[in-house]
Amino acid sequence: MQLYTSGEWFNANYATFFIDAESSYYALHVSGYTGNAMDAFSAAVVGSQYSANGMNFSTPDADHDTTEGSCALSYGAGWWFNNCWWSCLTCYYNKMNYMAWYTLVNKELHARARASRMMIRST
Ligand SMILES: [Ca+2]
Repeated sequence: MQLYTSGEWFNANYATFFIDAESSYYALHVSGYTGNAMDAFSAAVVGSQYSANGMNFSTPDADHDTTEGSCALSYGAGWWFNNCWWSCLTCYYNKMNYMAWYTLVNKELHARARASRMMIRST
């Protein structure tokens, strides 16, 4: 994630990253975090109500989150929403046109990112 203001890059690496089949709504499973962005996917870090790990993938037309409304509709994005998120690299957060990795909030207002990259390496 590249911070909105400073342009500084931070990373969150996961030793394992996989998603379930369509029949399980592409639920996310990550483990083995290393990096300097902190683990915004982790329930131990952000609380079980905000962790994306283990969550189904939601889109504006397919609500699979744990909140009464639709996070995907509210934020105009597809993501592994919970109630709703501490990470959303596809979001237009508050409809103000930025993504966020909320564990970076001490480094950037609202943890805004101007860019993000998700890269997957097969093992
Ligand atoms: Ca919902």
